[in-house]
Parts: sequence; structure tokens; C-alpha cells
Amino acid sequence: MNKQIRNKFAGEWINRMIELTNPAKVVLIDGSEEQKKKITAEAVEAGELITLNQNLMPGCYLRRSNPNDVARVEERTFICTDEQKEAGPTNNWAYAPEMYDKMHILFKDSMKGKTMYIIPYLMGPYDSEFSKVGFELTDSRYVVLSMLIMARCGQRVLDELGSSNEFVKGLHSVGTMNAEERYICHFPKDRTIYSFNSEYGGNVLQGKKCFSLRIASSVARQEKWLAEHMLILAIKKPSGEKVYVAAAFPSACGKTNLAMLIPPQKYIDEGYEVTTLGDDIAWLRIGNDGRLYAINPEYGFFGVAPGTNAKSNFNALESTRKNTIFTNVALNKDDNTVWWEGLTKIPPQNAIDWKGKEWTDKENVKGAHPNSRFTAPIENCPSLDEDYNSPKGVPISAIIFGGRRAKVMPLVMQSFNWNHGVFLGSSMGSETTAATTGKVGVTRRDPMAMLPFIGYNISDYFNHWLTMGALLGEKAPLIFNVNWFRTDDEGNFIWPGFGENFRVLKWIIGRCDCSENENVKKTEIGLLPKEIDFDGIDVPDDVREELFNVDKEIWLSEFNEIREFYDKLDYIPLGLKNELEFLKLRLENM
Ligand code: SAT
Ligand code: MN
Repeated sequence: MNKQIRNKFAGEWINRMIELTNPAKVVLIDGSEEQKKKITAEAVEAGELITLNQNLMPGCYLRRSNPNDVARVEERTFICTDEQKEAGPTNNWAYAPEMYDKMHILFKDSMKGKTMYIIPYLMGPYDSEFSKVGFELTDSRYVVLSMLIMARCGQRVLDELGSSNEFVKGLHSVGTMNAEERYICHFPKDRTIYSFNSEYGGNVLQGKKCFSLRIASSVARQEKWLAEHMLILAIKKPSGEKVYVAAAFPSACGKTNLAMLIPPQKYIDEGYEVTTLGDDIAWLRIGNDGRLYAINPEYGFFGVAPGTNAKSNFNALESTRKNTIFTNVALNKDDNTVWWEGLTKIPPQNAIDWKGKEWTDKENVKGAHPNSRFTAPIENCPSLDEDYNSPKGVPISAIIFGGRRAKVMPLVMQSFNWNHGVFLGSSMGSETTAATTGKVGVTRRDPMAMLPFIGYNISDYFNHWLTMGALLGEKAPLIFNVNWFRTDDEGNFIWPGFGENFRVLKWIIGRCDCSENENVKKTEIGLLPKEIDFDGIDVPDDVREELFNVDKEIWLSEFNEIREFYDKLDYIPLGLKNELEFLKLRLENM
């Protein structure tokens, strides 16, 4: 029996889980350096981690996962409730009592002969109204060491919890790694998460997607706040004033790059600065002054390695220089460091690929898995904002939605109002194939980049966004849509992206402080800039026009696609139905 947890509610539940999983030993994670060192040494000893060059990369380790376990598995991820309509048509649903039964059979004796680690963790800063406690019980040292990077963990969290019964319960076991029996289960009503047969971050670092998005979105609906798949950044203006922005993008749209953007030199010289508060998740609450405040509940970055280099994302690369766990990247044998596609032009001479084999056929075999990752402490980030840890969060002036669209979306536009902004978010998406062909391809709708992460019915989620707008009233952030991926007819990107995206951010913050009051034109689809500051980059006139072109035919088919998407949902809140209708009227009069 476990006597280390003094909180009565947590203690009772943990004892039941110990009885179920039957570990040989139970260790409470206290958050100390000493304990972390010990567990790291054990993981190295057991072959679970490979020690990298400690002179060049102090505190860094490499992990090779089971090759069948390299990404999130949406088809094995479940929202478990009493009734299907609570989960809605976009989630995998399971009847909660039945799933509990199934899980309890799988977890029975699953930790036999192993150690159970009890991880008390906090999502959000200490002493903050925003923050919420979770426990993850796991038999994986890799998960323990990753959680110590991604969340605030240990004794201080227990102190903060005190005698409260408000915490998220999480159980994880690596099981047998049988992919067919892999389960990532969420029970929103009980605030409980069970992960089985996986060790991949998005499935088992439960503080991340499971708690901070799926469970939290459902709690946020009840408590009238928002749990969103958004980065948070700050832009300091030459006057010294800071503007905070939150932004949501589907995967592979450069979210981490935007979070850590370095402006072109000209703007740095003028006194602009971009700083990072978060790269993946934001919790947003209405503050005492009526404005929307945001925190990043996480404490680290779980970033995609391939494509990251000193040019594409200097700050991300720097963040991985120490105390970082790399998963499924290549090992450079010459200096015992890591490598991935896109880090340098030429791969290392002597390397081992992500599966642990000598990497000889560099033409046909990848060195790193495309979804290989770094798990790095947020405090390593050179562009970290001084307020990343602020218990009261930062006031958000603008919310940005974005996707990968070849033709339909302009480089940037502002919504007419909150409801129209929610409409833009609800219909956002990415074209998977279009970017390479230049044609308007199949769009995968990914509302607010939350499709796999909404812990309840998507129609209720849209409704909740409209409610938040009503509560915020005139203090609501402005809502924008951006598209860095517009292409010409040959499929070439016409916008340079990366640091140059700062030019778009500059217009956005100008809309927030009214300095761009004159630089705006009303179109059928939204408010567009008359011009963007292109000074210092070569953008031909026809490209300037193309970046902001609104094509009636393309937009009519976009309208039809959105309607088809809406038709698949249980219901569409009136506010969004109206927006769709208004769009049609404006297009017909175009
Ligand atoms: O795959 S994860 O969900 O862990 C990472 C991400 O998509 O942000
Ligand atoms: Mn994400």
C-alpha cells in the first residue's frame, strides 16, 4: 500500500491502481535533480536511453522507440461517455462502463515485476488560477523523464493540491506494445485518462493532448474558458509596448516556427522583438478586466526534429542543446551527437538510423523518422518571454487561425467580428496534395486545429466559442486568418514565409492598436490589408496581387465544401449558420 501520498482522494485512487496493476515497487516522483539522475542512470543501464556527447550536449539522451509506435493514433483514441452524442460525430466513441471493463482486464497485473512511478504534475504556472493538477501512474522511465521536461512535476505540485479532490487521474502502462490493442482513452466525466500499449509522446505524455486539450476542453466548457491548440507569442513594438497573440494551425503548417520567429533584421533595427510563451497549447480565461488572458500549461517543447535547422528555426535548435531527450533521430557515430533530415545538407559519414541499424543506404532509407522528436525544457529557448511563467497569464489581443491552402485563402485577413472569426476557425483546414500540384485539392477540415482534440461534441464546441465571444463583448481579441502556403499555377509557394511572416504580424498588431486603421479594405470574405510592408524583399507586382486575390468561383466552391462539412455535424449553432448564409449572399453579389 502506498503511504507517500497524503491527499486522501489521490491516495485511495492510487492504491486501487496499485492493486490492479500489481507493481513490484512504487516510486513517487518528487521533482528533485537527484531522483532524476538516478532514474536516468537506470534507463541508460537498461538500454532505454543512449547517452549522447555530454561535452557538446550536456544532459542529452537518445531514445529509439518501438517502430510500430511513432505517432499519435487517432483510430485508437477514444472519448468514453455514457452517450454517443456527448462525444459527437468527429470522435471515436466508446460506452464508458464497457471501456472501463476492457481497460481493467488489460491493466490487470500489467506492472507485475516492474516499478510504478507516481508523477504528480501541474499544467500551468504555480500559484495560478489557471493551473490544474494531474497524476500519471506509469511503468515507463522514458515517460517519467519526458514528463519531467514537459510539465512541472513533484512535491511542489502535491503541496499545491493540498487536500483538494480536484485532479486528473491518469494510468499508463507500456503493456506488450501490441498496436492492435493500443488504447488512448479519455473519460471526461471522471477526468480520467488510460493509455495502454504505447510510449509515444502524444499518446502517453498525458499532460499534453490528453489532459490539456481533450479533458481540459470539456472542463473549460463547464467553467467558461478555452483550452486550445495554440501557440502564444509576444511582439514588442519600438515603443516598448507588448502585444500578445495566440495562433492555431493544423500540423505541418509551421506552428513551432511562428512561435519562435525571428523578424527580418530591418525590424529588429527598428526595435521590434518577438518572444515565445508557448508552441502548442494555450488555456485562455476571461480576466478581472474583461480581457482574454492566456497561459501555456506546458513546461517544455515536444517538437518535430526533421526540417529544424539554424535557418528554419534557430530558437528551436538552440532549445535542444542541453537536457533534451531525442526520440527516433539518427545517431552520428563520429561525435556521438544526433542528426535528422534537414539539420545539415550532408548527412554524417558514420551514422545509425532511427531503428538502430548501420545507416548505409542513405539514398533510400531515412536517418530519422519523419515524426522524430525532441523533448526540450522551455527555459532553454533563447526567445523565451519573461512572462511565460506568469500566474495571471498575458492579455491576448489577436487570435490567428491558419492552414495550408493553395488558392482560396489570402495571405492574411481579419474577420468582420467575433462570430465571423469563429466561422473562419470552424472551417479552417489544410490541403494535403494541393501544395504540390498547384490545384485546389482535397481539404481536410480541421476546425481550430482541434479536430482530434475536442473532448466533447464539436457542435457544442462551436457553440462554446460563440458564448465566449458574447461574454467578452467589445473586449474580445480580434480574429485573423493567415495562409503562408499560397502557390502559383505551377505549385510553387509565392510567399517566402518563415521570418518574413513578421510583416503579416505587423499588420495584425497594427489592426489591434488602430495604427493600420486606414490600411484595410472590405471584401466579400473578410477585411484585407490594402498593402503589406514588402520593403526589403523582392515580391513582383503580380505576386502581390495574387497573395490577396479573392476568386468568386473558388470561393463558391469553398462555400459548398464548408456546407458539406457542416452537414455532417449534429447541429450548427445559429451564429455559424448565419455566417455561412452571409458569406453566400456576399459572394452572390460579387
Ligand atoms: O503528436 S503530438 O500530439 O504529441 C505532437 C503534436 O502534434 O503537437
Ligand atoms: Mn500539437
